[in-house]
Amino acid sequence: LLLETKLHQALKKDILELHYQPKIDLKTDKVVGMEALLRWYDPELGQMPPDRFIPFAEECGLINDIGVWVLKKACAQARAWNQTYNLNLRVAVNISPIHISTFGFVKMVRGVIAETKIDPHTLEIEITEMSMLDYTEDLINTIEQLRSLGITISLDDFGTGYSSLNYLKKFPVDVLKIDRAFVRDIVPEKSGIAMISAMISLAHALNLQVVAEGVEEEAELKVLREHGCEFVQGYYFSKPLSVEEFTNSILKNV
Ligand code: G
Ligand code: G
Ligand code: MN
Ligand code: NA
Repeated sequence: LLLETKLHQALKKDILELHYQPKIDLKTDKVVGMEALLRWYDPELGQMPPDRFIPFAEECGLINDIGVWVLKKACAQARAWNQTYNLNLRVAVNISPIHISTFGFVKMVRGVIAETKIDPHTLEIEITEMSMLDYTEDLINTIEQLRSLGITISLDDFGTGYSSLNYLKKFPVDVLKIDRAFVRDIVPEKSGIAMISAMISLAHALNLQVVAEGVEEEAELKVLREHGCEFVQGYYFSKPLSVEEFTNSILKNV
């Protein structure tokens, strides 16, 4: 209960923060977007990792409010950056499967788009394979409505979850994000390369673009390039950055 109170307070008092990790287009080697990632620092508890407090928020029912907050914050930031620097960066926001399945989700997103004046083509929503687990026609319908607004939908952590290829066929997503566990396996183990190559081929056969996550090494990047991966994120280029860091070290160089 203490944690719930603290998280609730952090949300209300705007203590939560978003960091942004640049996404690079391998055709041009330029930054074309960023993924918004939640950060929560509590003076008593210290830095709270999102892979701990997000599942907690999903259990205690705070996840929808957090999702709305993240969406508003990320859209406002992307719009401000694009205006100030005359760019067309796309911001990716992680949305919990619980939240996206909530009645009224699309209406809420439309509201945020109107309020922040973001071009919906510069917004991407990341859902995990978990979302597909208890998939329904309603969820497919939601995704289709979001896409018809111009929003890009990506499937996060691909390969780690419970999805069968059957789900992939049914879900109308635009982008596959290959989980960093597979990128980690690329070198020097040969089967790792075969796996990445097969995942990229599968995505392309389904007309999906590919983002590889967690790229840390030059050798990984080389293999991803050779196999036609479109976009990459990872420490090799940059860790997730605060607004100030992103502005100073990324935007002034694009
Ligand atoms: O930033 P980091 O790599 O520590 O994130 C750990 C996990 O937390 C990732 O799986 C990421 O998707 C998730 N996460 C980070 N920020 C958000 C967010 O704003 N909303 C949701 N639902 N998950 C997030
Ligand atoms: O699950 P999701 O892809 O949303 O989470 C992204 C997480 O991966 C964030 O917590 C981010 O900090 C982390 N991350 C980003 N790049 C790298 C990387 O190159 N290596 C590792 N180990 N983690 C990374
Ligand atoms: Mn993600
Ligand atoms: Na991921």
